[in-house]
Amino acid sequence: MTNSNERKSELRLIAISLVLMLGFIVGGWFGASALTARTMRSLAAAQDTATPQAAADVMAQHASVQHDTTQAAAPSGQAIPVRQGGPAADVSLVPDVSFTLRTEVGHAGLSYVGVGGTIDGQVNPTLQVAEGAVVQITLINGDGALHDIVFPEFGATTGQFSGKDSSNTTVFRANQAGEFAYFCSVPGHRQAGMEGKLIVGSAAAGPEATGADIVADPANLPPSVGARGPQDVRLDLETVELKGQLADGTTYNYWTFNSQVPGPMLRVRVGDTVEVHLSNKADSKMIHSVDFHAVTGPGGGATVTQVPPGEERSFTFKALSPGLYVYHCATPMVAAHISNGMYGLILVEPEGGLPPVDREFYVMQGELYTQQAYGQHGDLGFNVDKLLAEQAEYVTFNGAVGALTTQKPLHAKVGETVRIFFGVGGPNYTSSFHVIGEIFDRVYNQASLTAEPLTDVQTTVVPAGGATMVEFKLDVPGRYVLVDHALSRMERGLVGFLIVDGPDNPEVFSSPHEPSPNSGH
Ligand SMILES: [Cu+2]
Repeated sequence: MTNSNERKSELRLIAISLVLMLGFIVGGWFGASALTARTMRSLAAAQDTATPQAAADVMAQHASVQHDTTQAAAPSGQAIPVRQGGPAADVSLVPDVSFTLRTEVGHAGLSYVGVGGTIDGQVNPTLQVAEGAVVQITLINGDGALHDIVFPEFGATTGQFSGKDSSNTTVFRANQAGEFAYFCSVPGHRQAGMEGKLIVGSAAAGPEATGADIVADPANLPPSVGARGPQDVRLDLETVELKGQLADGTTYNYWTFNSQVPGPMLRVRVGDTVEVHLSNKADSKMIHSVDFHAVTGPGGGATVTQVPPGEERSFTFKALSPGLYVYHCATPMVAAHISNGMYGLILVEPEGGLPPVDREFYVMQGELYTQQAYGQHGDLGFNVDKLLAEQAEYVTFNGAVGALTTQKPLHAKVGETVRIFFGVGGPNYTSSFHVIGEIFDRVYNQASLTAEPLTDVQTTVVPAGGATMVEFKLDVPGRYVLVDHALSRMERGLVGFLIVDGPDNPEVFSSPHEPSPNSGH
């Protein structure tokens, strides 16, 4: 902070102290308390009516008063509570866009510095968001002094806090287009340089990162094998590295089988002799391979399929045991290859095939360990430290945020029976697989198709590198939600929808209340 700014802020403090002390002498304790209450009320009122200047004025005043009571020890001895950075009204479960800023004291004064994503390293970065977006701002205190970040027009603030490396978050909906200032409301800090611009609007979106659609369609499965006898079967897989769409405005360099995550679902019969051909696309940078958990033999095939770019390897195996099995790349660092998208399922049907159902779906869970924090826009990189610490930034169904919600949700009708082939590519997390609003009629525990299935199960455990087969009948229309019931992962992208259309079934479910909006009705 410059000297002149310090002097300015000191003068401001003294002036406000005098006003407060005078108020206390004249009005006593109750007078001072009323001033506090008035400040808080007017702050709330200004935010409710969303008058930008009023909100800014009151917030600045509020911040000044807060600073005064702690620094100059107002007679009441009571600090006015800082409005903490909880979510403003009208926000969704998951933010549309996230930014992280760190406070910094430098030669040029005070500033915010962007952390990660498109704003990484920028001083007082201009934050660009679409109109209507739910914006999450995380402020890291980089220097230990008292700071905050406020977006007065949107009633958003982290609240003032100190302590090096502590952080606080605020969330708001960017519900008006235009250019707005963000700044630190601690007296003098804005003038010392802690100020930047928020641009809201479609014109402000800037170049968004775009990549290929890598999401495997959950309804795209091979037909059932049925009652046929054992055969010779050839399976071809191609490993492809490509920039794919991870989330809106966010891309990632996926490694895949057949340019999709998960890789294609494969379907054979017990007793089949399976000839696997694995080719590695010529423009790949890495060697890739495949390890089928359905294979009895060295490395599940990985020992003979370490394929350099532009080449092909093959092997043949006999499908000895029915079941639903994971396959994955097994080239070092194996965890990195799997995380980057190299996993899929192969079903070995039992003799006579599986019982018929109306619909089958293919869903796999996986983790991404990106350099940048969850929610950042731009092209994200891989972070090996996070992988080794098993601290994923993204956890997804079928490879991307929104893969099975906005992009390719599961669809079915009331009265139908559905079967979900569910696997965990991982590489690390065990899934507590659950469908909100449904009960699994049958769970083929650990994907064993020779043991009797469990019946009437709420949540089933699926280990990394494991799978399950679940079946249930749909009795009531609505939007059912696929989750890992370790629900923190929902905040990192792990959610899918099963949309069930059809007539209401009041005998099974009814209510005098309207369903909440966006619940699928
Ligand atoms: Cu690989």
